[in-house]
Amino acid sequence: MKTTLLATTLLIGSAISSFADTIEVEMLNQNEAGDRMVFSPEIIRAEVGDVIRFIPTDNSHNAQSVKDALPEGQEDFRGRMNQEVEYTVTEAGLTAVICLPHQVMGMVALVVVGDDFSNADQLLDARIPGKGMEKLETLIEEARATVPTAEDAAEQGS
Ligand SMILES: [Cu+2]
Repeated sequence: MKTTLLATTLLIGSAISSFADTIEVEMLNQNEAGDRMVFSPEIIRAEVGDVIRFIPTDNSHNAQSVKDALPEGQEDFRGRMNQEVEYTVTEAGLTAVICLPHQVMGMVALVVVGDDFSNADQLLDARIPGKGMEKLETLIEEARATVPTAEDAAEQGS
């Protein structure tokens, strides 16, 4: 009986994850690890059709894309300060997301769609000042090194 239940749950889980997800990303003054001025999570794995919602949990943050640091054909976005903004994923590839006032402090996130890293060099040529570019480099390396398992994907989809 228990086995049947588990199997059913897994089946439902995988069925749901094939539909579009809404992924929530918080903008924080400090995360649980003690890092200041950060997106949480900083690496956002998504699929085409998903919506990524950036939430101003703490004040004085925004989320926006960077010129030439998103996949070809993907519409850019620019959230206002202290406002929620949604980014609807239409293309595979990498997108750099910054908080305008804190990009120099490294407040950068990386959207990875379809595990496609083909525009990584383009992102590294983008104009992101201060510690922002260092952070972006680190996030790209980290995302490349950590390919999620099917189990992780199911968890993220729930
Ligand atoms: Cu910020």
